[in-house]
Amino acid sequence: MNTNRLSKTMAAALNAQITKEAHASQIYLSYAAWADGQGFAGIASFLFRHAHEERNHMMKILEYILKRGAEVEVTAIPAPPASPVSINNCFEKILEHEVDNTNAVYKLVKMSHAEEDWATWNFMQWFVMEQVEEETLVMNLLDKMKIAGGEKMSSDALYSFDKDMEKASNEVRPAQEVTTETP
Ligand code: OFO
Repeated sequence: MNTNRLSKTMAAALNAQITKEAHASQIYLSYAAWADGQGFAGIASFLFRHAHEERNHMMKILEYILKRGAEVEVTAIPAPPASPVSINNCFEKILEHEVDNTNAVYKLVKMSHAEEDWATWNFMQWFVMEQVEEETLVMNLLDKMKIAGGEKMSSDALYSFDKDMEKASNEVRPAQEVTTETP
């Protein structure tokens, strides 16, 4: 009896999304290391936390594929892009990346709708909302930086911004505990 509840194309697309989330994690990881090297410990901590969150997203998809009886394929993760040139540039690059990942999530939603795979459609709604949250968070940070001068932010403003980021919670829960209500 066939116990695989995902189509071949859906399983392939979800596996590709595993790699995309892992790539996102590597991007945050490399930017975090860069920020720490520049002396911005608060920003680095925020970015390290996000690297962990992206990994949790990867695990969430991996577990879903297994739950639906399909095969997981773990592949190579592309290298992260070059380091940012400034703190402002760092968050601009992050927003670009988040928008790119949102588009990938939308493709999966579209595909599940076309296949009438309502389980996957429903599963993907969590990611749709998560992307809204992440984009909003980064857009708010970019707005704050814009007010403080954007690329021309003074060292005092950068110092306070870094301090603010340090105060943010560092708590990241394992993927198994993450739900739509408590992302
Ligand atoms: Fe996986 O949430 Fe952003 O990219």
